[in-house]
Amino acid sequence: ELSGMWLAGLRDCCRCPRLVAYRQSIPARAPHRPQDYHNAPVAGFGDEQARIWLIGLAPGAQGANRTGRPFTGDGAGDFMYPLLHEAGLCSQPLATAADDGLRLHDLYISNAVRCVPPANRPTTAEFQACQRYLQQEWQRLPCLRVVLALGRESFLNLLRLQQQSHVLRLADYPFSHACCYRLPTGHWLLGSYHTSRYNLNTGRIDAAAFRQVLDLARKLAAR
Ligand code: DU
Ligand code: SF4
Repeated sequence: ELSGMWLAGLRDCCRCPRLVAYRQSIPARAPHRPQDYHNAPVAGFGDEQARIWLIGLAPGAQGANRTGRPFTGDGAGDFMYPLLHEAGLCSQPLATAADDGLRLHDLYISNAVRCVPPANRPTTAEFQACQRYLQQEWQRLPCLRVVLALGRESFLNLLRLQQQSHVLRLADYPFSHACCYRLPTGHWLLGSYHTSRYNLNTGRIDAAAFRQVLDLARKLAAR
């Protein structure tokens, strides 16, 4: 049985034809045992009483798309989970497989787009199609205080989702690392550079910079 919060319609979702086709093209070149290979929409997971919600961009081909759990099994997760553990937000520093026993504390994790995109770049239409699942999660996290979006695209997507129910101007919410805003709903919205391999290699984000936003998220959640 797959771990995660299974939302209505997610398991068999095929609203994005480009992503479904891409997925079908991957297994041939993925060097993994077929029975271990997720290769499907990836559900969010974590503490359903969480005050903090971390939203990434989309599953990585060697990470979540392979293991079936966000940020599990690739470089972004190898960077992130030890820092989440240091911050007291998860039970162990290593995230290797969906059944590795890792649990999140006061934290829930999902991605803006739930199917692996070519070159890690979802289209605007794909962000939009997948907003329905963010919406469902929002309704199923009753203790939510802080939304932490990784990367400008995930951050903007969250604002656009808010625009469906509230009047807000994107220009009032410029993105930068560790940016912090109060949303019309009363929730805090934080932005962070994404913990992608590219950003890590180029030094755009490092452990101290990510810990900074985690500490800010924890402080705002407790406020
Ligand atoms: O059925 P379950 O996924 O083991 O979750 C039971 C319980 O634990 C539920 O209230 C969510 C919470 N939880 C958690 O705190 N952290 C996790 O990573 C997964 C589940
Ligand atoms: Fe469905 Fe989201 Fe996957 Fe598109 S990305 S097919 S909306 S689960």
